Amino acid sequence: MEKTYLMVKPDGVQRGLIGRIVSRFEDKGFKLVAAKLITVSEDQAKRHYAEHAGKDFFSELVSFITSGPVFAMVWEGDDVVALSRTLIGKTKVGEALPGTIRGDFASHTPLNLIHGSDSPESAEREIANFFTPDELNLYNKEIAVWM
Ligand code: RTP
Ligand code: MG
Repeated sequence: MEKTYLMVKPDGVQRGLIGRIVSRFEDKGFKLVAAKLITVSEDQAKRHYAEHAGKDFFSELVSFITSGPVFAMVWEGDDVVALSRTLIGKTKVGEALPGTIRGDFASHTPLNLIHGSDSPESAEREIANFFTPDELNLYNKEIAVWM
């Protein structure tokens, strides 16, 4: 089953949006595999944002994500990587549609509340950066199947 790494960023934690953000993914029917409130280290942040190394906003990105606790999560489901990005909405708040997390709650572009992996390969790398294998819970979540 496909997994993704989702993280409520420091702005989302500060604004008290953890519960409402988690609800979006529960409502969609995805399975929560792991979750914890953590403060990201500088090394972890640099690994997490390695694809942006060298860009002019890289140091701001690292400062922001290490500025306060984040709520780190692993979710599982069919096509969970792409569908989570749909639920999250576009990076720029001006382009994030109502009904998406960013569209409904974010009003300033760098402060876009939540991270979601952009591919299954990124998800694998990001999960390993924030969780040890024994932190991933194995359990059955019943889903209705009418086929
Ligand atoms: P994320 O990785 O955080 O889920 O966001 P994303 O895929 O929608 O966007 P991405 O291109 O990966 O960019 C990562 C984060 O960097 C900030 N950003 N700033 N100043 C800029 O031009 C700029 N571009 C991106 C955003 O906070 C974005 O979430
Ligand atoms: Mg990204």
